[in-house]
Amino acid sequence: MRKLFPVVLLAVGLIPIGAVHAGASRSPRAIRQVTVPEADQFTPFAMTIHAGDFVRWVNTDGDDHTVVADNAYTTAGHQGTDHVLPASGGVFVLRFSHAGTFLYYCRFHAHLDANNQPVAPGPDGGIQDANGNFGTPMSGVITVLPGNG
Ligand SMILES: [Cu+2]
Repeated sequence: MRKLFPVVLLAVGLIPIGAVHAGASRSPRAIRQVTVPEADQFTPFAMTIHAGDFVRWVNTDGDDHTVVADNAYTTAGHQGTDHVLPASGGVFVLRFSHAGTFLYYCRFHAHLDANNQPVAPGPDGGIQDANGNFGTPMSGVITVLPGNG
C-alpha cells in the first residue's frame, strides 16, 4: 500500500513544483487553491482536479480552521487527514495521486453525524444568525479525475 504524507509548508512561495516530478512527466502539475475567506467556509466549496495535481488551502480568516477528512467518504487518498490552518495566513498542501472523491470539513465548524453527513456545530460552537440558524457545516469536496498520463 502506498502511504501518502501531507506536505506542510509555512509559506506559499516555498512550494517546490518543479522538484516534485522533474522528469516524470511532461505535463505540468497544477496547483489549485481553496481559500478560507473571512467566514467559516471553504471557497470554492467544490473543485475538480486531475490526479497528480496539488490543492493548497489558505486561511485568510482571523480564526483558526482545520482540514479534516475521515475514511467514510474519501476515496482519493489522505484518509485520516487532520491539519490545523492557523489564522491569518495558514497554508496546507496535499497532492492527490489517484482518482476519487475527497470530502473534507473543518472540525471546529462542522462534524459528521452518525450517518456521515456534515452538520453545523450547533448551539455549543456555532454562531447563530438572525433567523436562529447555527450556520452551515464548514465543508468542501474535491473530485479527482484520472491524470493525463
Ligand atoms: Cu473552521
